[in-house]
Amino acid sequence: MTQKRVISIQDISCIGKCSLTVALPILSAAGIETSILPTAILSTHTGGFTGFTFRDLTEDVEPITDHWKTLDLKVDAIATGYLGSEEQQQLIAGIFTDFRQPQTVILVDPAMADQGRFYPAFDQRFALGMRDLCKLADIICPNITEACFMLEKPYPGDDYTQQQIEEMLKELAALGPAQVVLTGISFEPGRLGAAAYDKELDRFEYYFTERIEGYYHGTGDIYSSALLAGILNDKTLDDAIRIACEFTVAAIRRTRDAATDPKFGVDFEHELATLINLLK
Ligand code: PXL
Repeated sequence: MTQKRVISIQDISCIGKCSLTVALPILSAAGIETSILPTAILSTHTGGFTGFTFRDLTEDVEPITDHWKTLDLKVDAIATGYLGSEEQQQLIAGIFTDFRQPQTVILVDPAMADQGRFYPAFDQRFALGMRDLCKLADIICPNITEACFMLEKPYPGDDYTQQQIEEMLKELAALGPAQVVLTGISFEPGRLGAAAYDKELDRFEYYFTERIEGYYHGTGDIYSSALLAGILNDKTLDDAIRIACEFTVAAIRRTRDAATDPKFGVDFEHELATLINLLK
């Protein structure tokens, strides 16, 4: 069996587990070789810390990928997350063209906003750039905030119906991706999960687990990495959303029980064995 390779394109936040510091261990645990293209280096992520440093790596993208073009790389997936600049959105569209092969799965997590607000440094223009990138993807996994910003809809907070979620899923799929996963969905108190739409099958899928109160940083990135781990391990979309939900909530539960400061990220490391079992 030849090992699969992902190119993971997102930032390195040195402290505060998210983006590459979660994608690498999760994909590695799933048996996937993970090549990286760091979009920026920050001393911490931007959620809940003040005084963080930020080095934009936009100018390194082309020299790195120009070199890669000489390497005859087999690429099974390209996964993007938090980007350092608007210009990177265009550069990444080029990377999709240059490195896509018949088997390549392109996953775009438009990591830019949550709870009705953009992360610092992002705005509506950036959201439209993300929408353009989503058009080129096979699978996308926005949260409700990101979905609303890309579709230029008002953020509904917790006030939405299953029908509205299904309309949103279909609108996102109409942009291009064959599969859309909306995270952070809740239709009843105490339950939280994901809603998905498979365009080819014209089928909606849902998966919910216990809702743990509080805001746990980096969990969207953990979710998208675990989702990709499932897809690349040949799971169906409904299995992949279940595996990603169970793994993410297990890490959150552990962190709540330990009562550590959630801005430093969740203890997903102690749940990697759980992920491996879920993938079997
Ligand atoms: O988890 C998303 C994320 C990734 N990278 C950086 C962030 C955030 C969310 O705030 O600030 C740098």
